[in-house]
Amino acid sequence: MLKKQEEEISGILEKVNLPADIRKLNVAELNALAREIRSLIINTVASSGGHLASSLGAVELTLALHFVFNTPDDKIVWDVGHQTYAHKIVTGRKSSFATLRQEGGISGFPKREESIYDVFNTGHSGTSISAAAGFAQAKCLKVEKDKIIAVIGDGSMTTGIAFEALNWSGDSKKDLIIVLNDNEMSISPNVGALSSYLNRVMTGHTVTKLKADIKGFLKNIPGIGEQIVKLSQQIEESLKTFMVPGALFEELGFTYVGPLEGHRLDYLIKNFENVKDLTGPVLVHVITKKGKGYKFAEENPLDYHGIAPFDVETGKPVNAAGVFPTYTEIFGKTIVELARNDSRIVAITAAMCEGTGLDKFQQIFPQRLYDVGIAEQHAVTFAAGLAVEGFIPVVAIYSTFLQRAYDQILHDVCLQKLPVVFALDRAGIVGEDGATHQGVFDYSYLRSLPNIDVMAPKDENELRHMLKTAVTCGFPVSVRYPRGKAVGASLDDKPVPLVVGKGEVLREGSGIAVIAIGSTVYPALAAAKKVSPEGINVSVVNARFVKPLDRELILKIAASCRKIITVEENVLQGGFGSAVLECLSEEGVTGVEVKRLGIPDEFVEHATQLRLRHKYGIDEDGIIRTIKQMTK
Ligand SMILES: Cc1ncc(C[n+]2csc(CCOP(=O)(O)OP(=O)(O)O)c2C)c(N)n1
Repeated sequence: MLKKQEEEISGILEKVNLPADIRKLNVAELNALAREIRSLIINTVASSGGHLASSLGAVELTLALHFVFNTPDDKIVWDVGHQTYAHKIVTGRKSSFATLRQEGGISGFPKREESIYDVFNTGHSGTSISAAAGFAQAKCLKVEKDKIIAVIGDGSMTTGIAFEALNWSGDSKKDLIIVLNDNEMSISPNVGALSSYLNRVMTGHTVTKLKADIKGFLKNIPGIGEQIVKLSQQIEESLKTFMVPGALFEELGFTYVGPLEGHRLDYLIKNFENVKDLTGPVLVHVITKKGKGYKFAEENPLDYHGIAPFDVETGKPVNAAGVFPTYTEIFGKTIVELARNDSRIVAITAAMCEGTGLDKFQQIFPQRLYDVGIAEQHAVTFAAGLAVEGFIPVVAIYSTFLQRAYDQILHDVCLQKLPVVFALDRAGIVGEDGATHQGVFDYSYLRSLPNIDVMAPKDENELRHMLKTAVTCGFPVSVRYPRGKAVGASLDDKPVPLVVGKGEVLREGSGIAVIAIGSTVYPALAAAKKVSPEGINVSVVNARFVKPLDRELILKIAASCRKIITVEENVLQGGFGSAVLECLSEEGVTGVEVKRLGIPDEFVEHATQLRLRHKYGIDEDGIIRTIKQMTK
């Protein structure tokens, strides 16, 4: 009956713009608000694409936090930030929510530039506790009493930085509330010992309740009751880790509260009210369901973690699948093919088995696939260990997330010249996920390291050959490829190794040359063809290797053309074009005009890949423009 009445409440979201409006509502109205927010999120993400399942799972948690805590003075630090759609809606961005992830619109992640309620920018996993600990320390120095709350998922809790921050926070004794949003999922089901522990903790909750009931019963036995209870308490201490929820966190210095049902607003509010008065580090363990409130997302949270536009009724994508495979699919198939012929090949993913296309490999070679959780640093050094033992590890990680493991690449792989293959998916401009996710730095951060080869294919056929080159060359190699569909190149029967450090001339011209790499090669070719009727005869080179650079070819081109354009989907600082300039300078070449096209010294915000490539002049139009400028 009560539920029915609640369902009849409507129009609450209309009245809510800021957290202060939430604080005026009763629980029935809050439940109605949660329903209306879910509906807005589902309908918006259906047209914009985005992180649906995580945001749906955190609606009640978001409302309860804003209800109880005095935001924005009290600060909520969201981990990853992909679960913040409800937070955005109730913190002044309801009317702009339709612009989610679109050019000029609001970001899919927390952004301080966007709202005072977004207190820390995020996008990569695991940063919330460290940042919140910094806030807590600052509050202490400034003698301020505002509360600091970090909200972190069970997946993100497996990152190294989260462990480091727990270690500090438990010991520092500062007032800090960590909300562990546990849905048993990372993108895929969560992995690792901590995840198993948390599962046990949940089971332990039932056990604890049972124990409390038994204790009550024993105490009432006249005469011996109290003694039995004392004895059972001693036994309980030794069993604590197995029986008492959160003993691990308590050992680390936290007051543990939970597990709490994460979709019961009354319950969450009551518990957060209590937690608000606690001092020192507190960990509140909240159990939620990923995808909550949208049938398709609840049934299949993996597919609805990050999703392209879809039809709300059917849950199906609205853009019919393109004819060409994605680079990810080509990588997935090729690595299986290579592994069939070489039992030394093993594959490693950091919680992105499906995203990187390694799911096929996992099905076929379950013993040779290692999902290490969101632990890019561990993934790389783990690979190094395997490589020392004679294996050929393929570490498949998105370009942006490999940034996490820079020292491991340097210290553990390159320094020892170990044959680890880095397969860098989502390299270059990724689009709507925005500044935290663009993969535009890897040429620069990798080419500065000794002993590693850095390559990028112009199409899916070349990707296959590069992967073959990588698993046979015997030293560290990175192969990067873009997000999305490949170009539709026909595939050779077998992948074969390429000659290391050799580019290819795709078009012979005179007077001007475009030296392109990776995803920019076909736009360069198309540009050259377009300007040809105007009498501009452009040479086009597919460089293939950022390192080692085909110096011989570059010198030849410089001698014959005297005007060179380099094009890359990478930052200009230290990237491919810089490598070409360095080569010309080192070889004493003078009188050659060089124009580098790439990403300037700024972070690339969210928009479609097409728009961003256009904006930065690295698409066909931009290359044509530069050719014309240099030849007029
Ligand atoms: C360093 C890093 N690696 C990988 C990712 C990709 N990623 C985004 S969300 C996510 C899962 C996070 O799981 P959890 O924290 O439990 O949140 P949930 O999605 O379950 O709500 C992953 C792996 C990332 N954002 N950052």
